[in-house]
Amino acid sequence: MELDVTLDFEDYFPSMMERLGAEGFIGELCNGFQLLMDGERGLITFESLKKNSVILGLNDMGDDEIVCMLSEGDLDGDGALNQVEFCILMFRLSPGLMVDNNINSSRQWMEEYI
Ligand SMILES: [Ca+2]
Repeated sequence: MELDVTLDFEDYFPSMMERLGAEGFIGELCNGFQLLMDGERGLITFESLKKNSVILGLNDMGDDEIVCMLSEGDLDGDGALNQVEFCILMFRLSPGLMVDNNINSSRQWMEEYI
């Protein structure tokens, strides 16, 4: 039995998108954001990601990867991820999704649903 629960972004998201539709899929991403965020700030921070990543089976994430993910996803430079930044990052991690891989066009696309 395969016990590796690490999400395979490339395979997992396109099939979810197909099953749930764009709106349902964004809803799922927002649920993921809620799980990972710092409840007081309403943002994903290094600390909240480190603490909550276990919930999503991302417990193998090292500090380096967390820092990398935050700096990759942080578009407004406040050092944390808000909901839109998180969803855009998830999209960019999934080249299989049928969305233009450009930050600005995925942001526009995303903002229609959030
Ligand atoms: Ca930010």
